[in-house]
Amino acid sequence: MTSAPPDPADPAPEPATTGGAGRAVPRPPYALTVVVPTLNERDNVRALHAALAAALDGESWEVVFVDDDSADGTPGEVAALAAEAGNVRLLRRIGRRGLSTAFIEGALSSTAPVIACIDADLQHDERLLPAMLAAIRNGEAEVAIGSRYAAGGGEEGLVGGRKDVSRYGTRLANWLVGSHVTDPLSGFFAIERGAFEDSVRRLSGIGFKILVDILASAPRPLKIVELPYTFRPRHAGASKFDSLVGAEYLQLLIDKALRGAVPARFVLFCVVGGSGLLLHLGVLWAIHGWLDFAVAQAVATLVAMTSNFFLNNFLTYADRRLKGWRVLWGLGSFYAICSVGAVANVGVASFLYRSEDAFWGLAGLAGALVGAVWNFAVSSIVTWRK
Ligand SMILES: Nc1nc2c(ncn2[C@@H]2O[C@H](COP(=O)(O)OP(=O)(O)OP(=O)(O)O)[C@@H](O)[C@H]2O)c(=O)[nH]1
Ligand SMILES: [Mg+2]
Repeated sequence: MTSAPPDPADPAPEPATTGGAGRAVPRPPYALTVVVPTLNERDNVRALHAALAAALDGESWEVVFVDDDSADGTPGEVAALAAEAGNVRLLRRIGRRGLSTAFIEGALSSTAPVIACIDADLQHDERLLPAMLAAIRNGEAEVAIGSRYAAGGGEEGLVGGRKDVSRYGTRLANWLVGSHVTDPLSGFFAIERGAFEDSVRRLSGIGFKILVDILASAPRPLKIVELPYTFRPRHAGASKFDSLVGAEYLQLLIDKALRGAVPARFVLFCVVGGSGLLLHLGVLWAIHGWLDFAVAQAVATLVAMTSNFFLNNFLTYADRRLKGWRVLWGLGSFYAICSVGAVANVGVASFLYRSEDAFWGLAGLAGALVGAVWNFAVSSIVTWRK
């Protein structure tokens, strides 16, 4: 038996999942997919869905929760909601973290012409979504951004030093992107599918600031509108904002500035190494008059290696940060790896200096680079292994 072809004059039917007797019924494409990255947001799931349903009444929309193995039962709560509401999907990731890749994968799982990103905790004002959708539909914008800083917006939900962090981060992002967006760090925006597809292969996917990533990755300037809203206090659950967010933002900026030519992590590792060199010289200068030179050099080396370890642990490997007793093991392995790196450094530099009659500076630089690459490569798989 064949079904009658759809009458083009008919209004779009409501999204359906299955027909009677297990027959699959074609599901009309949704006009909007709302992607919600979640990490331990169980008590926000239903509240957010209800808020979206009220805001998007009359629209054809779906929501996809992209969950990174929450331990508080978020996936179960989404699954229970999906059993009641047809427009709820759950994408689960195990052993993964990061808001940006969560959004990218949620967006890639959608076929809707417009994709929105919103936090689960109701800090973003979902009532803006129809205006965002309209701006994209009528061609006024390819990206509609919910802005805390546009005239009429507000940031009440941001507490203490977070306001300053956000403002400095905004300036950095605009400098990088060459734009004048009031809120490029916003986690609340909608994007037209074509604009997303044009950028998706260039995205870094590092950290939590997906909008900056999109704006910096677009092959051409995007048409943007900003819609003011007031950032609300978190509804339920705990904040995930910590120093990791800042460290990964720095990595994202480096990655975008260098267009991915050198891994951002390696750049940070070298910057930390440079700070270690300065510290080494400072310590040596301070103590070489008191101690035998070889002892002073050994002390300076130890101080520099220790500082490098803690800076790398905080900044370069923020996402794999060692804590508690593992710090001691990490520090020991870092000393051992860097000692081998120092031997390789001196060996390569001496070999070049003697055999090629090379300029001392170039030989020294080549040795330092070999040592840095060794230290980086081995410490990333031993000290800060995933
Ligand atoms: N999938 C996924 N979602 C995440 C991750 N980290 C945070 N999220 C979600 O991203 C959204 C934003 O995180 P929040 O903790 O609210 O960050 P924030 O709004 O900057 O911080 P607060 O103002 O303190 O709430 C929330 O829906 C989180 O559940 C992650 O690693 N993976
Ligand atoms: Mg939040």
